[in-house]
Amino acid sequence: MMARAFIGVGSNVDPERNVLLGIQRLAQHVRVAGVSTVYRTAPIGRPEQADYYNCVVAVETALPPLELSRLLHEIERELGRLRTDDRYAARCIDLDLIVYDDLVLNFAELKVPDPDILTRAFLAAGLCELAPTLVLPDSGRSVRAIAAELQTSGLTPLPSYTTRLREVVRQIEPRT
Ligand code: PH2
Ligand code: MG
Ligand code: MG
Repeated sequence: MMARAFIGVGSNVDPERNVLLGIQRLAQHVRVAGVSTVYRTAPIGRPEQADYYNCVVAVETALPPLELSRLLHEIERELGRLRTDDRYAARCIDLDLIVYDDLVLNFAELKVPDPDILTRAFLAAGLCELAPTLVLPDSGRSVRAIAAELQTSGLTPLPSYTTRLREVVRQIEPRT
């Protein structure tokens, strides 16, 4: 059985290159069913850092959630991400499992649905674009209502970058 999952994608180190590379790698392992609009976003928590590119990717996969999460970390490592204790460090690529079917997980290192969906407009807006009727299984809140509530003034949509990204990803067939 295939699960439907959503991945939050972010980068603020060479983001034009790294968001594309990250999603390309992802598409080699799981079926990418949709890519939201990519937004340029102000860096949350660290105003001195460079702007992020952020988007959400819908995937279909037979991988169970922890294996999908492990795959995401592997791709981050392959792209040169070095993790430190700083949760807000600048990063070349960040791939977060934010929703996996109706599953609720509450591990310290992996919460699904990702609680950031409730506060980060780029996550709520991206989810809402890909799955407007989605209701989060833990809070019972619809992504449409969450997106409508959050300030979107800090988000700059990047339509031509998004189109280019979708075209590249459409050509890829998953190998696993
Ligand atoms: N991720 C962070 C910290 N700050 N800011 C933006 N704009 N986008 C992110 O993905 C992001 C962030 C680490 O949780
Ligand atoms: Mg993140
Ligand atoms: Mg992360």
